[in-house]
Amino acid sequence: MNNLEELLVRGDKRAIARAITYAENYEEKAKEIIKKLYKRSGSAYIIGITGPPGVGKSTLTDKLVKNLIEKGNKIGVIAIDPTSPFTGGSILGDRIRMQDLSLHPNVYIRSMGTRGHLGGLSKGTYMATRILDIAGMDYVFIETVGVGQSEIDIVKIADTVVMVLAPGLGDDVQAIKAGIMEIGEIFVVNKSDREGSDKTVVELNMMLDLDDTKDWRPPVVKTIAYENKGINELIDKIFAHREYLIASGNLEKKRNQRLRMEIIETVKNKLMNNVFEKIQQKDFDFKLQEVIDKKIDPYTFADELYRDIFNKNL
Ligand SMILES: Nc1nc2c(ncn2[C@@H]2O[C@H](COP(=O)(O)OP(=O)(O)OP(=O)(O)O)[C@@H](O)[C@H]2O)c(=O)[nH]1
Ligand SMILES: [Mg+2]
Repeated sequence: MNNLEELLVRGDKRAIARAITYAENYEEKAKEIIKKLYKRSGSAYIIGITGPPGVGKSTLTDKLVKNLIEKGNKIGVIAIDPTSPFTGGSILGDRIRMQDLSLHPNVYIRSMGTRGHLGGLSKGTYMATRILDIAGMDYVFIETVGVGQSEIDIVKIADTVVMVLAPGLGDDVQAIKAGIMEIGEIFVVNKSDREGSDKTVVELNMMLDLDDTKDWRPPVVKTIAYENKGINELIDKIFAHREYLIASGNLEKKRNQRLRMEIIETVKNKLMNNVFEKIQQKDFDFKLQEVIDKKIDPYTFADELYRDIFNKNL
């Protein structure tokens, strides 16, 4: 092991920061680290915190982390900064709210951007999660705004997915009905100090009762994150879900599935990069013009490109 790797294994924060920066910008360097230290990973429990913008995900994460460090745990947090212009303002907020926590010796917090990744966001998150795992974290939190497919993909990295909602989000509950519902293993109605929280809880429970095909019925927990209310109950549910996963053998299945995705994502990214490199070249534009002029058809061109990429780069 080199110096960086030794420090990383000991959980040194600067080493973690450096390694995650590699994961974001210099994939090969991050890969080198993971290749060497892979055997040391696998002990972190990964919790995804997702939900619509502004429902209190960061506040809730902050309280969960405080609760778990008091129990003697080491915690890593990855907050995915949304690209959406509607939620872009929260980036600074996240940092401010979690600032005091990041000074704690057993907590490492990192924001990761969604910009600049050509479909590589989940790959970067896989790597960062693995690095935190190697660094000895007991729990890794991944906070994403549950609005798009890439966020949903990311949250699938988690062992337990906590879907956070707030009262008065009628439309969001509709959206959740339409598919996102699938990914929540624990539902939280935060901002329970607000009117309508009981109604939201009832609605959620009704929806969840409709699906009797699963052997884990997601519980619904009420919280008031900024008053630290309901946090113990939520932690209990997270632990209960973990117990369920272990007892049913589903934790292993889930993690195997995750490994499969981690590998596929990595290859997919490499391919994507090759494609993007290719289409930035001059001869691409030249050939494109031929398609425009109907000298060749788009599918012949696509086949040629495909052959080109595979022969040269793989
Ligand atoms: N009334 C009320 N406000 C809360 C509660 N929890 C958090 N908030 C407030 O809600 C606002 C948004 O909280 P965040 O924790 O930033 O929410 P978020 O879901 O992380 O937001 P994004 O990351 O921007 O999607 C902040 O002003 C919080 O202080 C709560 O239980 N009740
Ligand atoms: Mg947030």
